Amino acid sequence: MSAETDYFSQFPDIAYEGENAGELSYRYYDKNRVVMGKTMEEHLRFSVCMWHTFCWPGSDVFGGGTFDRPWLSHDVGAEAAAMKRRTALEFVRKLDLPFYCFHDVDVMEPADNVADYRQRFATAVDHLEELQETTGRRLLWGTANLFSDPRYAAGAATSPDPEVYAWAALQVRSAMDATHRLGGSNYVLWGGREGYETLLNTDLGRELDNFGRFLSLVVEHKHKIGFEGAILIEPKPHEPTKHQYDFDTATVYGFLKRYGLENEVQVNIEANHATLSGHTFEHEIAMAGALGIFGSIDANRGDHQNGWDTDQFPNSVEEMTLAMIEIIRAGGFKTGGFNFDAKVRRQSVDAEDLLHGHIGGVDVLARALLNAERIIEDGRINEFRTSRYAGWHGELGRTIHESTTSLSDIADLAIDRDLRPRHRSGRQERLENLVNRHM
Ligand code: XUL
Ligand code: CO
Repeated sequence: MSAETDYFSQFPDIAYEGENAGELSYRYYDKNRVVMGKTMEEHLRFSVCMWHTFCWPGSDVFGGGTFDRPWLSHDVGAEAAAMKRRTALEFVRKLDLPFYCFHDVDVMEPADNVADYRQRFATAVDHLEELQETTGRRLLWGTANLFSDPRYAAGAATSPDPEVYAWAALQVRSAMDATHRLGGSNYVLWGGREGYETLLNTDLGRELDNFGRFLSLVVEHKHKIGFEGAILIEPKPHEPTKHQYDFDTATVYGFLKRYGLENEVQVNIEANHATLSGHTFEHEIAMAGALGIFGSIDANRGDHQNGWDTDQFPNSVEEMTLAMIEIIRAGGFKTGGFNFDAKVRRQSVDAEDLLHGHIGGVDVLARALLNAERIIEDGRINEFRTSRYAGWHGELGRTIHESTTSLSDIADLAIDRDLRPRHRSGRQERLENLVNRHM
C-alpha cells in the first residue's frame, strides 16, 4: 500500500538553492529570509489545492481525462480516496509549503445519500488529521462543493428548492466543523451556481434574501462552534452561471452591508476572477483593502486572449509585483495566504509537471515580494501618493470633513475664495518607470 504514496518519490525534496538553483528547486523562495520584518514563509503563506492538483483528471469540455494518476484511474472507492489524501499531503511536504485547501468532496469517495456522505467525510477528516500530524502541514481553508452535484444545477443557497438548500446546509456544516477540527485558518464560500441563467425563471430578490439568510446562518454557526478563522466569500462574475451574485469585491461588500455582515465576512480574491470581472487583480485587492474586507488570495491567472477561467499558475513577475504592492498596502495576510487554485495544462501529464507548476508559481510570487520590498523601500512612489493628497491635511480638506459643514458651506467657500484649482501632473509615466527599475 505504501508504494502508492510514492507517486513523487523519484523527485527530491524541493528546497531553496538561490542563484544556481536547478529546475526542481527554488531560486527566489527562501522561506526563512526576512523581508520587511517577516519571513517569506509568513508573508506568502502558500497553499496547494486538492481539487485541481489531485482530483481533476485533465478533462475539458471537449474531451475526457488525460492524466494517469493511480488514485484516479479506475477505483474511486475508499482506498483510492485514502491514496489521494496521502499523496496530496506528501506532495505539500515535498514542496516544503505550509498549507493545503480542500472541498469536502475532494477528500472522500463519492456519496449520493446523507448517511454515506456523513460517514465517508468523517473517515476522510480523521485521516487528514493524522496526515497533518505526520507531515507537519496545515489547512489554509476548507470549503464545501455546492456546484458539481446535479442537485445544485439551479443553485445551492439560491436554489428555488428548499430541499436543495437543506443539503447545502448539511455540507457546509460538515465542512465548517471539519475545518474547525483540523485547525483551518479560514472557511471559504464560492457560489459558482449562486446566480442565474435567465431572469425569465428567476426571482432575483428572493434568491438574494435566501443567500443572505444562508450567510447569516454560516456566521452564527462559526460563533457557535468557536471557530476563530475568517469566513471568506470568493467573488466571480460568471462561469458556470451567466451571472453570479458575488460578481466582484464591491458587489460582495454591498451584499454584506445589506445583510449586516460586513464585519463578519471578508473576501478570497482570485486573480483570474478579477480579470473576468473586467478589473485588474490589484484593483480587487485595493478595493478589499479600502473596504476592510481583504482576506486571502487564489493565485491563478487567466490568459490575456481567452475570456474564461483558465486557472493557470502565476508566471508574470510584473503583474504579481503590482498585486504584491497592494497586498502590503492592505496590511498583508492575517489569516489568509496564497492558495494555488491552479492547474497544469491538460497536456502536462506527468508527476514532474505538477512540481514545475508549483515551483514556478512560488518563485514568481517570491520574486514579486522582493520587488515590492525594493519599491516600497525606495519610497518615491508612496511619497508621491502622499503628497498628491496633501491638501486633505490642510484647512480646506479638514473643513470639508467636519460634521457641521454643509454642501452649501463648501460651495460658498469656493465662491468667497474665488477658487481656481490648477492642473497637477499625475506623473504616471515616471511612476511606471520607477516600478520597472525594480523588476
Ligand atoms: C472556481 C474556484 C473554486 C473556489 C473554491 O472558479 O475558484 O475552485 O476557489 O470552491
Ligand atoms: Co478559487
